Amino acid sequence: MTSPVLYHAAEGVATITLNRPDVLNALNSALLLELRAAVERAAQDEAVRAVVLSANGRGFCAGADLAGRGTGLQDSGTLLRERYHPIILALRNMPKPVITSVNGVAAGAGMSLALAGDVVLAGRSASFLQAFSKIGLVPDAGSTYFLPRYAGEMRARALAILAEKIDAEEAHRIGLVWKVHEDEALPAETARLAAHLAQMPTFAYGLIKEALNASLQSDLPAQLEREATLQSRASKSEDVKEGVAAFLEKRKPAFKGR
Ligand code: T3D
Repeated sequence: MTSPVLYHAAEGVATITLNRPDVLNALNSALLLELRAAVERAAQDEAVRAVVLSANGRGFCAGADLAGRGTGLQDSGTLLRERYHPIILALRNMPKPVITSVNGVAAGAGMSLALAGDVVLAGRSASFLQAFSKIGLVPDAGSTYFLPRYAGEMRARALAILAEKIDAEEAHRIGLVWKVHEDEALPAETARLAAHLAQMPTFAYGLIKEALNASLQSDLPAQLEREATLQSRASKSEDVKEGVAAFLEKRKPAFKGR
């Protein structure tokens, strides 16, 4: 049987690929369980210094599998808490950068998954759809967290309530996507960025994520204090010694990620 999630790690980069292309990588029970295992594996593997979440076929992810809703869990709240939340939280909290590489439509929880990346790249023909209200559901898996923070309150409300599909250019324009690449260039551009990130100061990236994850819930004095605490840790890392030495010696730094 074909695995619904593929995992490949090499040269500091873990690539996790959603692999149910016939249904635009809709999230069924098997996929959710394997995706969680893959994300946790990438988070825990010290050799992995950058993570890519990508997808096979013409879609990125069409959200929850609506055919039979075959998760074995009847209540949506339970399903979300047990299957979706650990994945979203693991992507956000892992102390290494995550690139989501959106090759096609990202709908419902598939859009939430795309937005959970630290850097969201999209192919020219990608699209984004808050599909939830079309079928009588509310946005979940983090969409109501990410949307107002990235795109602003008005856009978040309109996207969630109107459930209109937006294309990659529009998603880029309103702050949901970092860069748009031509479809055929997206895999190579994603791999290039991931390879670059895997050479960079991973320990500092983890601290940057920690700071930004807390930022919008903090007031200025609390965030200044958090920055000082994190900077104290960063300033004791091997990487900062190497970064400063390389700058002074006018050479390229060789970061170890610690
Ligand atoms: O209880 C809970 O589950 C709580 C959690 C909820 C989280 C959610 O994500 S709720 C939202 C679920 N997702 C949707 O409502 C989106 C449904 N899909 C669509 O609206 C469209 O498929 C797309 C806009 C995403 C893409 O449209 P299009 O025209 O490019 O493709 P298509 O022809 O509709 O889909 C291609 C195939 O994928 C098709 O199968 P077929 O006819 O070729 O055999 C279609 O049925 C299948 N597919 C697409 N989305 C899903 C799906 N199969 C199962 N579940 C899907 N979500």
